[in-house]
Amino acid sequence: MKMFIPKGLDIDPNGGFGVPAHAAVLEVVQKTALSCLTQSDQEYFGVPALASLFTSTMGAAVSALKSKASSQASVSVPRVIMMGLSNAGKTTILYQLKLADCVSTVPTAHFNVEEIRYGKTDIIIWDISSGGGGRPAQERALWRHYLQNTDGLIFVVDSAAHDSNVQSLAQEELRYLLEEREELKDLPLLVYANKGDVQHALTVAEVRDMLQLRTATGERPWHIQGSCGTTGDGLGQGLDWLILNMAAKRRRD
Ligand SMILES: Nc1nc2c(ncn2[C@@H]2O[C@H](COP(=O)(O)OP(=O)(O)OP(=O)(O)O)[C@@H](O)[C@H]2O)c(=O)[nH]1
Ligand SMILES: [Mg+2]
Repeated sequence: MKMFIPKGLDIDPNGGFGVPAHAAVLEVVQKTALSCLTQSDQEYFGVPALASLFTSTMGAAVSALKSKASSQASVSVPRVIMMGLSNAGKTTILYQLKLADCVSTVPTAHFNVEEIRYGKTDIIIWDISSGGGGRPAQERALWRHYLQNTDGLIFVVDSAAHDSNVQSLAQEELRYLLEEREELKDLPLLVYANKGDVQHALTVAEVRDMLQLRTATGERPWHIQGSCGTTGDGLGQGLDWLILNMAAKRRRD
């Protein structure tokens, strides 16, 4: 097992994607982006964190442009948001997909973002911490910085958490994302019923019913997949479904 030190909020001059960008250009982008934000946004995240966010966002943009330039079809890299309660296994899943290895994690402060290659498909995955769920409205409002221009949503559930309070928070968090966030409207939803390896974990059907997926999802395509972040079991099957459904949505739009 490798020790993993999350990028956290340190400024990454490569924008988190190994894409060299000129320091002066990054500085101008960061300053311009920061000047567009309200005082309360800047106070909540802190200026260095926001600068990092814009650097990462710029990395994503540069990466998308690079991919576009090299692709005959001029298709941008799909962008996926991964959310769920703290300790569900999101960061473990992100780095299992990126490195095909199990890394040691610490609770994520704000987000991790990685571009992964799955088969022949590149995907940018944002792993966003929603804490223990039920975050105050003011804090949730700031998620708009992450949720725009998204192609798909992954929601990760800790199937081994039998605590009814945790379960109802997970249910409430998913409902909030599906019903209240305009940015995520109609996006395909993949639920990972994670930690299926733990003895007495809920079955996939039990997680599906606990989240009331049949009714909560409305018209959007959805799929629930049993998974184990530490071994990678089930992650690929889930992504296969998501990639197909994101492509179908792009064709429709
Ligand atoms: N047994 C088991 N443990 C897992 C699995 N996935 C993740 N874990 C463990 O669960 C713990 C939390 O995992 P993280 O990936 O940090 O969880 P997270 O959702 O990113 O949590 P936050 O960053 O706080 O939002 C770690 O100790 C992981 O090793 C799994 O499928 N099975
Ligand atoms: Mg995390």
